[in-house]
Amino acid sequence: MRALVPVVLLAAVEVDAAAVSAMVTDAAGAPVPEAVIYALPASGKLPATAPRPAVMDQINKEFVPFVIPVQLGSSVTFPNKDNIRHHVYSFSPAKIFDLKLYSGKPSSPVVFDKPGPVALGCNIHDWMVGFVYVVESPWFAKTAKTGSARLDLPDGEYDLKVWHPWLRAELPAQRVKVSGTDAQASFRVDLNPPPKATPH
Ligand SMILES: [Cu+2]
Repeated sequence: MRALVPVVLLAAVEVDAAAVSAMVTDAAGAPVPEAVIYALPASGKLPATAPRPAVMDQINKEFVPFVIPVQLGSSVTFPNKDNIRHHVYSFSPAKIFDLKLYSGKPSSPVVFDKPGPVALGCNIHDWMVGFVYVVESPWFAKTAKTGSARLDLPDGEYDLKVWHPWLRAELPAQRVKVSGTDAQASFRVDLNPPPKATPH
């Protein structure tokens, strides 16, 4: 009996993990790219993970990519890859900022210190639109053209949530249990895209 104790202890400290594959489709069943999928631990206990810096470019007078998910506290740089100047701003409650007319790389990154969606615009090119989505968890991913995203999660129970800039209404979280084997989730979202402004 005594010989078993170390084995039990070893098993207790081993961290198992598995992947959750999430699929996002619209009301017509078509895959939805650029949707953010994130997992919040059901226990409410978030790990002490340092947020990683992120980049959103401006290329051919568009934000690239259209959406970036970041962890709360992340710093994001907004390099201008065009040979004209841009003026990036946000009036969103989660982050109000203003990067006055600039070329190249702005002198300092923007730190996103509140969770939620941040809509980006450019003062010069009013059709330019992009989004930073700030999540409290380090576990997030964005759907590809296929509408799917993959999250690697330590074993445990999570509330899986979806976000997209054109979501008509917030969707309820889906509870998933991760315990060594991969799990699946799917979201059907109702999108309400605004009319696309024409570049000029
Ligand atoms: Cu611009």
